[in-house]
This record gives sequence, structure tokens and C-alpha cells, in this order.
Amino acid sequence: MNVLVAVAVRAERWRDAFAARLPAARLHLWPGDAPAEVDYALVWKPDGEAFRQVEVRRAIFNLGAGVDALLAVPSLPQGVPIVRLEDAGMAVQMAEYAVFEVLRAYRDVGHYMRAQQEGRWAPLARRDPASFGVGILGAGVLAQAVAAALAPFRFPIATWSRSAHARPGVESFAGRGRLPAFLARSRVVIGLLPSTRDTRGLLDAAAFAAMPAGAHVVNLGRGDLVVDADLLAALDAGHLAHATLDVFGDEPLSPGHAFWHHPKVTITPHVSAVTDLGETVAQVAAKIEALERGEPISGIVDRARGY
Ligand code: NDP
Ligand code: OXD
Repeated sequence: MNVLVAVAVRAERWRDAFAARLPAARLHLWPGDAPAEVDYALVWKPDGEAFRQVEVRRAIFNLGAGVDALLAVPSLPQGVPIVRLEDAGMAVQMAEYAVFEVLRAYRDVGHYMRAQQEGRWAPLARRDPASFGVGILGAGVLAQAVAAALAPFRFPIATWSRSAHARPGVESFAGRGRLPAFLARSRVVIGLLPSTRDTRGLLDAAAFAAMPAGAHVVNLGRGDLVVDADLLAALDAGHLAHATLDVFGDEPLSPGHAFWHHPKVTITPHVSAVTDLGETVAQVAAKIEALERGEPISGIVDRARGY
């Protein structure tokens, strides 16, 4: 079995880890020692030349959860299954990040930091968690992990997705028509959607206006969910309290972007959940073995939906 590794960073580490886990496979690096055809390609944001020069016969494994960059490669072969990562160590990281941000909003950390800087002793009344709705855009692998991690805090939790999801303790909103109602009940809105033609620009002026005054936005999925100018306008108008952004339409975020120094914006450089090499190798290798035995696998991307 021939396996191609096409990643821009730590390529040798990926190759060696897969070689150790799949001793019967011949591992090749792109560019370098790639043959004309391989059974499997393991890729993260590959350059299109890889698919022009190497035919992939069985499956392309995306070494991340989001496939937007891969689906945008013009030379991506049709008819070859694309398999994405499912959790692979990222769900717990998303849960950590999201819980931290929800509690930061709920416990008025911004208020207390400002009060300390101004030397003010300024206690606020305790909030009732039952009136502090948390809404997660997405109901997939990562969104479900976030919902589960938030459960002990007794906030009303809701997800929004294309299809309805029945989970104990989580209200499910499905479809575009239900988006305004979902936003209106959410004091914190957490973005965990893929980037597709249907999700790009979803959080625009109308969406921010639908959120309650003082709402917080936490975007962890893909940056193009948010219309930056509309978010800045909603923050500057005082309608939104804060935005925490881990992902951006253009990455790295350009040095002059207004997000960098905005007092109501917290940014992190796309680190809310980083790929775990060990768990990724274990998951992908197990799926390759399943395919070799003729068994079905999960995580196959629906190209028409875009995720
Ligand atoms: P999943 O595919 O498991 O979940 C995607 C969810 O989005 C599903 O619930 C799906 O609905 C919903 N969805 C997709 N399109 C729409 C739409 N048009 N309207 C409403 N809901 C929609 O993905 P994961 O949870 O594994 O990952 C989510 C995203 O997080 C990834 O695509 C990636 O972009 C991002 N990510 C970011 C990372 C970071 O470090 N910042 C790290 C890892 C991932 P349904 O359930 O009905 O299908
Ligand atoms: C991913 C990511 O999609 O790291 O896995 O953003």
C-alpha cells in the first residue's frame, strides 16, 4: 500500500508517525519522493500540484476537521472519498476554550478587570444561570462536546444546525428560519460551523441585531462566518458586549486590522483546538485499516454540502 503525506509543516514527523503505525505501508512525502499513484493521501492544505502529479486511488484524508481549504483546491480529484478528522483530540480543547469564554461572560470578568484598573470596588448582582442562554452554532462533533462540557453550569443550552438533533438538556434549532429565534435566546453565541457557501457571512448586521443587548460572540469555527465590519459596528454601537475570535477570514490576521486593538475584541491565532499528532495518526490509520478490510468508515465528507 502506497501512502502520500502532503503537509506543509512537520512533514517528516507525520510521515514517520504513520510509518510506525502502518508498518506494511510505503510512506512518501510530497514534494520529494512521490510516486505517480498512491492508495491514500494524507493532506493538510496541500498545493494543487500534488493532485496533478499523483493519482490517489482509495481516499484522501484531511488532517483537520474543516475541509474548506481542501475543497477549494481546483485539482482535487472527483470521485475519491474525502475523510475528515472527527474529534481526534480537538473536542476537549474546544470545550476548554468555550467554557472559559462562557464563564468569562457570565461572571462579568470584563467588568471586574475594568473596575480594578480604575480602582473601583464595584460588585454586581449574581446572575441567574437560568436566564443566561448559551447558543452554539453547529451541532456536530465539536459543538456536542462543548454542550456536554457546559452542562454542569445549568445554562439553557441550544444548538443550531441544518438538521434537528435530539439530545437531553440541549434545545435544537434547525434551519435558516429558526436562526433569529436561536440568536434571540442566546447571551453567548459560539460559532462552530464549517465554512460553506451557506455559512459564509451568516453573522451579519441582521444576525447581531437579533441577539440580545449585551450578547457575546465567540467564533471558533471559521472566520468567514462573520462579517467583520458588521461585528465592529455592533460592538461600537454598544449592542454587543464582546467578541472573542479564534478564526478570521484571512489568516494570519492582517497587521492593520481593527480587531487587533479593539477594546471589546479578544483574539487568539487559530489555536482553540490544534491537531493532536498522536490521536490523528491513530484515527486515520484505523480508518485505512478498516477500508483495507472492506469495512465502512465514518467522517466521509459530503462535497455537495461542503462539510
Ligand atoms: P461537524 O461536521 O461534526 O459539524 C458541523 C455542524 O455544522 C453540523 O451540526 C451541521 O449541521 C452544521 N452545519 C453545517 N452547515 C450548516 C448550515 N448551512 N446551517 C446550519 N448548520 C450547519 O464538524 P466539527 O464539529 O467537527 O467541526 C466544526 C468546524 O470547526 C470545522 O468545520 C472547522 O471549520 C472548525 N474547526 C476549527 C478549529 C480551530 O482550531 N479553530 C479546529 C477544528 C475545527 P447538521 O448536524 O445538520 O449536519
Ligand atoms: C481544523 C482546524 O479544521 O484546525 O481542524 O481548523
